[in-house]
Amino acid sequence: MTTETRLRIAMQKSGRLSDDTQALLKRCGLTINVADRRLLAHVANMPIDIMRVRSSDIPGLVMDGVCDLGIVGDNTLEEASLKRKLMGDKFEYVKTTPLNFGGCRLSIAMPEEFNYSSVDDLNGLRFATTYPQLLKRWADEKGINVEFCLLKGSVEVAPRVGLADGICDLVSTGATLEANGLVEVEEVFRSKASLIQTASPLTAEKQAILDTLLPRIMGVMKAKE
Ligand code: PRT
Repeated sequence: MTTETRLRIAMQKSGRLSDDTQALLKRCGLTINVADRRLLAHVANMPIDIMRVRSSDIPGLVMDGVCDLGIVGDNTLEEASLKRKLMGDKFEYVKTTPLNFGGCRLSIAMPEEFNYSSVDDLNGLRFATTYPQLLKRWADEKGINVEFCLLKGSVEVAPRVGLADGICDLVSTGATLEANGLVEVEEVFRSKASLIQTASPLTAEKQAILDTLLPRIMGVMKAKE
């Protein structure tokens, strides 16, 4: 069977979403060789290929139609969509279904000694973040101006080394903020993992595979509730 008739799904290769994604696909009955180091793995018992990549590459792969489906955090998805829209690239996708893992929030956090009382206290400040577009959209909605410096990791250290006044980063338990002397003051965006689909119509063969897969995904999600 050619790749034109096999449904291609992008998932995170390794990281916080990879185990849950792999478990979901397995519970849907897909036989994937987890020891397989290839980036494009064939599912043995269904006409599906799994492309294992970095999370940050998944939105673009789906928006450009290289992959038919992707499993990615809404934070990554929305940031990519805003950025691509700004750059004049394809930014459309279909959110097929939210998934019940990967929950977190994108929040603004300030050093403990910062005297915070309202959003206006953040006006004119500089934030370290991996999500400048989401931060900017939120600041515009709140009617404040913010500056940012782009960091892809170790964002929490930025205020202590004088790189920024505060941070805008993902939080789940809050333990990392606490360990770095930071306090969450505003929630910018709430996120979960989602199954997304390319905006271009699927071929009849691919649509038929999706029509088999989707009820299984919904069933697994319902069973986990
Ligand atoms: O694959 P790639 O490297 O491109 O993506 P990535 O850097 O986003 O990978 P990864 O594995 O860190 O995160 C994948 C996705 O998991 C994120 O895009 C979110 O959708 C989701 N997720 C859920 C989280 C968290 N919870 C989370 N807590 N991603 C990151 N964190 C980090 C956060 O940045 C901070 O450093 O965990 C720390 C805070 O955790 P707590 O529990 O101490 O609050």
